[in-house]
Parts: sequence; C-alpha cells; structure tokens
Amino acid sequence: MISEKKSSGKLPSDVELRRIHLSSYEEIYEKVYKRIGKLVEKQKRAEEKDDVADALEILNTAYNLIYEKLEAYDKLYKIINRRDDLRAYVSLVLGEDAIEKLENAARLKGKLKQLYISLKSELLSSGRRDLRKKSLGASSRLLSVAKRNKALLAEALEIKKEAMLFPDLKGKISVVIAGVPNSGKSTLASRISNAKVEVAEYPFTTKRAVPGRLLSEEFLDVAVLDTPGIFPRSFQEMSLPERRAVAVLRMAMGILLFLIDPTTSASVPLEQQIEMLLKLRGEVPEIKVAVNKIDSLSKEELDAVRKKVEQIPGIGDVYFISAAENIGLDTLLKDLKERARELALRSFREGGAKFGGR
Ligand SMILES: Nc1nc2c(ncn2[C@@H]2O[C@H](COP(=O)(O)OP(=O)(O)O)[C@@H](O)[C@H]2O)c(=O)[nH]1
Ligand SMILES: [Mg+2]
Repeated sequence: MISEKKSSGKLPSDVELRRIHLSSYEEIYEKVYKRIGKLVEKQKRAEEKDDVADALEILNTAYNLIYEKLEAYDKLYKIINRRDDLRAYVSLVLGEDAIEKLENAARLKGKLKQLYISLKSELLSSGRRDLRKKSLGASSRLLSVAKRNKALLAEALEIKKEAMLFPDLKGKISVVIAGVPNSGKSTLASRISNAKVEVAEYPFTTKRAVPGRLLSEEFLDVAVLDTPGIFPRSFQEMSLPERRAVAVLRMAMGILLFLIDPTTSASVPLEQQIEMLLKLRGEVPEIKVAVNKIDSLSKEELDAVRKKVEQIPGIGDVYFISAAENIGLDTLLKDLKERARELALRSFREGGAKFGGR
C-alpha cells in the first residue's frame, strides 16, 4: 500500500530539502553577534585570564558558527546537483544560471575557511596588545564573507523553494493535465485523483504542479498532475507558474491530457487552444485530448466544436466531458487506467526504462 505521505508527492529528496535550513546573512549576523556577546561577557567575568586563548575562542566561535550556516548551502547544492531531474527542473524554471549561482553559494564555506586560516595566523603573530579587539575585528571580517554575498544567499533560498515544488515522479507513470487557464484542470484533477487542488473562477489559482494519485487504481501508482495554466506565448514571456507547468510537461513521463475550454468565455479562443495542442503534440510521446465544460454548450455549439476538434490530426479519439457535472469521466478514467497499465507493462519489459524514451 502507498502511504498517505507518498501520495501527496513527498518523497525522499523532498524530505532532504525540507531538512536544510538556510540562514540569511541577517540571521547569521544576529547569531554570531549574540553568541560572541555572551562569550565576551563570560571572559570578562572569568578569574583567570589568558588573552591569547580568549582571542582564539572568540575567533573560533565565530568561525564555527558561520561555517555551519554556510555548509547548509553546500548541502543544498549537492542534493540538487546529484539529481538530474531536479537540476533540469530548476534551470528550466529559474534559468540556466541558477545552478551556477548555487555552486557559488556552495563555495562560500571554502572561502570562509581560507580567510579563517589567515586571520588566525595574523592574530597569533600580532603581539599581545588589544587581542580581544583584534579577534572581534577578525570575526567581523569572517562575517563579511556572508555579507558580501547576501544577494547570492537569498537567491539560493529561492532555488531551494523552487526545488521543493518539483513533484518527485521518479519511476511513476503520470497523467499530466495541461491546458489554458480556467479550462477546468483542477476540477478534473479533483475528480479523477486525490490531489488537493484549488479551483477558482480566476486564472492562475494553481501555481505549481500538484500531484495526486489516480483514483481507484490499486495496482499501479499513477500520478495525476494538476498544472498551472499556460497561455500561448514564448517561454521567455511566461510567468513563473507557467514555466513550472511547462517544465513538468517536458519532464514527466506518461500521458499528457490536454484540456480544451470550448466556451466563449474561455481565457484563450478555441482556435488558439488548438494551435497550442498541435505544438505540444510534437513534444510529448503521448497526448490525449478532452473537451471540457460540455454541460454549458448547446447542442449546436457542441456539434460545431466537435467538428473542429475531430479534424485535428494525430490525437486519437477526443473525449467530451464535464468535469464539474461529472459527464464522460468514467470512460476517460477507464481509458487512462488502461493506457497507464500498458505503459507500466512496457516499462517493466524494457527493464524499467523511461516511458516515451526521453
Ligand atoms: N460549466 C462548467 N464549468 C466548469 C467545468 N469544469 C470547471 N469549470 C469551472 O471553470 C472554472 C475554472 O476551473 P479550474 O478547475 O480552476 O480551472 P483551471 O484553471 O484549469 O485549473 C471554475 O469556475 C470551475 O467551476 C465544467 O465541466 N463545466
Ligand atoms: Mg488550476
């Protein structure tokens, strides 16, 4: 049996990512400031004084604290970098240089270490005067490694947040629901899966790909992905949620279910939706098309839509459904399951090779 946790998309790397706490420069500063403050107080109260030992204690305390905080960035880099899919997702959504930035953030702990080594020998060879003051000065120079890279640290945090949005679909067959905003993707996902989706009358309620498990599929773990809506525009012009949808479309393996909104109030005219569909058809191994909201069409309107979509080449049978009114969903669900089983079987025969060969 699949656990509840797993079905909501929380898989190991997700857990790993969640465990990493990235401190901002301000947080690091605060921590160091407090800890050193306490330490100096303690040293002032001490009966026996050893200026050299005290100075070193201050420097070492600052160093260890900052190092530990910067090490978290290195851990994040390692987790993302060792997973091809995660790396690809992050650079697709946030841009090619995101991984490079993360790598730079990961290198900061090394820089800190170098600086520490030289500051320490400077301190030890600097004579006994004002040792405490000197070690406090050295500590703030250590802090400056984080301070100078404040923006980089903030960017790494954004990368972490984005990486946590990547649905872990390793080895899973997926049904990715795509379409323009408001076409009913979330409504459909809520009907055919256990995904916790958001439905609203305004576009872009769904900001990320939300995975759920295909309903009543006992022998196979099929992930149904509710994705943010995409408008017909170039990747460069897309908003962050749109990029997330496209990234998942490109990376998830299995079936792409393209949902058409045939109503006159659709966010994108039918003709343009068909153009989008044609473009997508070439990019994914398997596509299924469903025309949604047929409950709000008259018979004449439905016939006109039917004529238009049934002329589209290379998409197989088109489903006519109403996600809201539960029309045609049984047939769609049955076919999706059947196809998912076939894909699973094929992948099993090919020794677990990826579906669609991408
Ligand atoms: N009439 C009708 N409205 C629907 C249907 N499916 C979804 N809607 C409505 O369309 C709007 C957008 O739905 P939503 O699922 O959030 O679309 P998404 O943006 O593609 O995820 C909501 O007001 C839904 O209630 C349907 O089959 N028929
Ligand atoms: Mg939605």
